[in-house]
Amino acid sequence: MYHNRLKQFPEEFLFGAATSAFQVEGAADVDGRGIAVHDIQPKKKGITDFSVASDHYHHYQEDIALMKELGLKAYRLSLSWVRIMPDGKTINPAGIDFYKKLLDEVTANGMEPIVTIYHFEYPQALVGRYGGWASREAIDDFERFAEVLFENFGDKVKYWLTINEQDHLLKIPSRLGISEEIEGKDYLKLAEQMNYHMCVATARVIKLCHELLPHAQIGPVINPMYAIPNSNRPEDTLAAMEFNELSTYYITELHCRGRFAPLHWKYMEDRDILPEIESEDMELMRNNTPDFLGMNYYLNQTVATNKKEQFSYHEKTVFIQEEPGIYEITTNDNITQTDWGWNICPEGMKLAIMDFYNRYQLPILVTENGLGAYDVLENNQVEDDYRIEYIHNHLSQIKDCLGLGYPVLGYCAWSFIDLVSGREGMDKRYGFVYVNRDNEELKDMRRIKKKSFYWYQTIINERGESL
Ligand code: BGP
Repeated sequence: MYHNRLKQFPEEFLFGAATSAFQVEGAADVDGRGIAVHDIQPKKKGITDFSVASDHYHHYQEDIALMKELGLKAYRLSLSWVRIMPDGKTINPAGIDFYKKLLDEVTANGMEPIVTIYHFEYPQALVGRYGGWASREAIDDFERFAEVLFENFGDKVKYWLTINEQDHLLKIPSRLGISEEIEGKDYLKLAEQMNYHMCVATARVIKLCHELLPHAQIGPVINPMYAIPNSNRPEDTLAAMEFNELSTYYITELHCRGRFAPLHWKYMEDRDILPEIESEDMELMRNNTPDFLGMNYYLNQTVATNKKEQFSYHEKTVFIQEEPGIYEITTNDNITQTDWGWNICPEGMKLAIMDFYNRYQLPILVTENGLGAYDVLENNQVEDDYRIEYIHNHLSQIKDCLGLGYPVLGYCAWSFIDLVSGREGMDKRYGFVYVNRDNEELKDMRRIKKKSFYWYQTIINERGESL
């Protein structure tokens, strides 16, 4: 196996960190912000909602000063659709003003903003009007939102990301505003239709970006859980390949080649869940492909063949553990896990980067990677050596990839600062900066630099020479 032959990361490598608007900003009912799908979800017992989060809305200058101190070259953030267009359609000038100030602060402090257009925060009003992504109307609204962003912030932003983790959205219906009661075949059919609409919408927004901002670059954010076979039985290798087709490449084949992956098509045909397609869509997708691929990588999977003879319409679950007749996810004694059972496999990131590049010849931007943990604040310090180890090992794999000639534009650790986890509130922390609050109490929201902050600062400063 080849190892890194580079002394340092290239000068232009974007060492970064990421957040998303609804997980970090708080200020949910400030300055005319509208209602997003997650705002009206029932609160989970013992877990905070997103209304205050890390109150970045009011602390953004202090937070950006910390980013500068850390030495970040890039900051990945998302812009809240409902702050900018509270009903999904009408512009709220206060929302535009906020992000102008925020982006100016980022660039004035020498960082490259990497902007996600849509990171899970969908306007509830559009769900009420026509069912959100279930309808083709959603494509027009997404395009209009992107146009507003390009017009208002196009002079400040060079890197744009279209939709964050489309696959993930489809696995958690509440993030789409879809009723939990739709299940089985009905849900699968709807999910395929929504997935298709999002792919068409992505192509429209890529086209628009290229027309309006010829110097910008734009790409989607995908979320591979690159599968490896459970055993040396050839059938497990096939199952792993089929898992990758059905969990990742079913989206990227549409984004990058404007076609359905054959296995995905067959899967939909057999289950009678094919989406409605308009003939010009395919040409649109073929002609408007991304400039790079954004990649969120946290975990991989180990996969065995599943011998059941009949498929079933599974109920929706967050991660599909089994596709009868195709694959099942297994455990792997060679791979440790986080406290939340996510496999820690840095090599999986290298596999995904190499495989994406071999398929599409597009550069990769790592848009998220990090370790969620129960951090402990003691004597005003957080000794998060586990996070340092995790990021160290993943960054080393990227250095290997660069050394082997695979283009990686940058790395955004998730997350810059502690924020509200998607499902675990404030228990599961990811940041380089601790925020002094928990699920029950807001406390003083003080920002405290963790041990990993100083470690990453050194890595950036020496351009990863010690990795
Ligand atoms: C990704 C999302 C992020 C973030 C991260 C960690 O799927 O893009 O928004 O939440 O995962 O996930 P979690 O907070 O569930 O641990």
